[in-house]
Amino acid sequence: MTGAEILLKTAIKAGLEVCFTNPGTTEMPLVCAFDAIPGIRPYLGLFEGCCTGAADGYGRMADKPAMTLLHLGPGLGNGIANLHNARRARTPVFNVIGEHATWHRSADAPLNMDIVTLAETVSGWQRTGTAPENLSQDTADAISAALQGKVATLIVPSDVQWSDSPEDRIHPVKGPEEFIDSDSVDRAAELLGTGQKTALILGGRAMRREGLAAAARIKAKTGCDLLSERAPARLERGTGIAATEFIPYFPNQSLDLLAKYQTVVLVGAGEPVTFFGWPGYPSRLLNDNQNIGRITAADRSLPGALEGLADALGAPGHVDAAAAGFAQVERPQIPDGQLTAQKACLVLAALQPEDAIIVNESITSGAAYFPLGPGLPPHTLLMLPGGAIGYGMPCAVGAAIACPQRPVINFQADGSAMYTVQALWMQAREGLNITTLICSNRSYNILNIEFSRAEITAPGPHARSLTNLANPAIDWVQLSNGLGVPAVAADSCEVLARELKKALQEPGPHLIEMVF
Ligand SMILES: Cc1ncc(C[n+]2csc(CCOP(=O)(O)OP(=O)(O)O)c2C)c(N)n1
Ligand SMILES: [Mg+2]
Repeated sequence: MTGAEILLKTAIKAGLEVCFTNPGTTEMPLVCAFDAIPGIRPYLGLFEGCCTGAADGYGRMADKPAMTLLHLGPGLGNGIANLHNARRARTPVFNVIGEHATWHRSADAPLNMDIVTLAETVSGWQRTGTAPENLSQDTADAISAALQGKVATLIVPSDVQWSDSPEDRIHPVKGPEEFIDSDSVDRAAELLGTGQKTALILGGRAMRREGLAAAARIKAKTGCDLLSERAPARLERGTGIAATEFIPYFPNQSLDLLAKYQTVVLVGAGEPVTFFGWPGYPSRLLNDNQNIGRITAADRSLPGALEGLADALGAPGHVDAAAAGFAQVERPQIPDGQLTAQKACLVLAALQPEDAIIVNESITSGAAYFPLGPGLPPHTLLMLPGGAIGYGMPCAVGAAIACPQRPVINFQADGSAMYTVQALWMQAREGLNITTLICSNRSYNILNIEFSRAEITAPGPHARSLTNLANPAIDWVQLSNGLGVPAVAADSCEVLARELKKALQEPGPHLIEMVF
């Protein structure tokens, strides 16, 4: 077998099923191996940021890595922002990069680049393959690392891919780590037992159903508040599921929220910090007068750690739905008249189906949507912990491929959508059940908000031009149709409601340009 075939066989044995790729000459042996060794379905992305973003969405929903296959340093470079997002989301990704043949690297041919240095910034594990007979172990080690919630990068020179191996052994992968530091659980129980005003800040897998059920028990016993990371990678929400409050983005709001607590217990979340270094605000959101507890556990073990904490506190074994959050669905009325960002949030909340996956990259348009989530039918919300925009469209692709039975709705800001707009072509090519709702405010509105926060009342013409997307206005209907996704524009609540219902009923992808 060739090195490429060994790599794929090892990945297939580990349970991998998909690869998102934009290949070139240095990946040709792997490209051909997809047919020689069937088991992994390759998906073509027309920009590497779409491949890495799709791998992020897939990994978040499938709980196992997708493979990526990228072309040398420049291909990796194009994919790096969404690998950064995957790293921050703790998404498992098996990130494979083709490299020049070992003997050709010193020639410094045009695409030659320092791949190792570039990959290091996003990879929790990294190695360069040196021989086909080692490639099964390399692949198994990479996938084992990915399963710990890392971007695991394997750089494979093309001669290592095409050479025959004298050794055909396929190595197994180590399953994800599970551990709970029980002392940290005991200390958290002591802090929660003091009766001080306390918040749990949940992150990672604490925000899955089981974690939230245990958190509801703790809340029922101690009266603590449940907060979650500012932009969770994956949060289960809806009726019967304990509701969490997000830590706000702007520093005055997040400081106000957290100042209420004498004690904060971090469960799978790092200590919260401000998103940027804004003048006049600290980096830390907690202060020295607050007691800070931390539960130390592997990501997979966080729900178990929370259950241990609930048991240690003597919390009731089960909390009924009403105490945990909303017992019954409470949808807003569909508003009428001219569409605004706020009304679009209400229409989405009124119509999103049970079990939907909501990929949120709505930036400034989505504010009114989030408080409604706990009263909606159970659904999964994916957000952007890494802050590098351009993740939403490809993340929706990966989520839809991981969960073909579930409707995916991408609540998507227009400026961010343009970074990875090629993902629409993937949606069309694969017939994915994704409804993209474009928040067409024709601006980088967040930056306008930053002007006013900085009390810049009259930004100059250059500054204004850098936040304005209206000249020319992007015609989302034409753009989407051109990439194969049927699209309509909606400027009223009535049209949006009608078109959203239709899009959700018909199979395949749809896009609605919501004109504000
Ligand atoms: C990769 C990357 N580039 C640039 C930014 C800075 N940035 C943050 S939000 C934003 C514009 C967002 O505009 P849009 O997506 O239209 O959302 P809106 O603010 O209009 O709601 C920019 C440029 C970023 N976060 N990440
Ligand atoms: Mg915008």
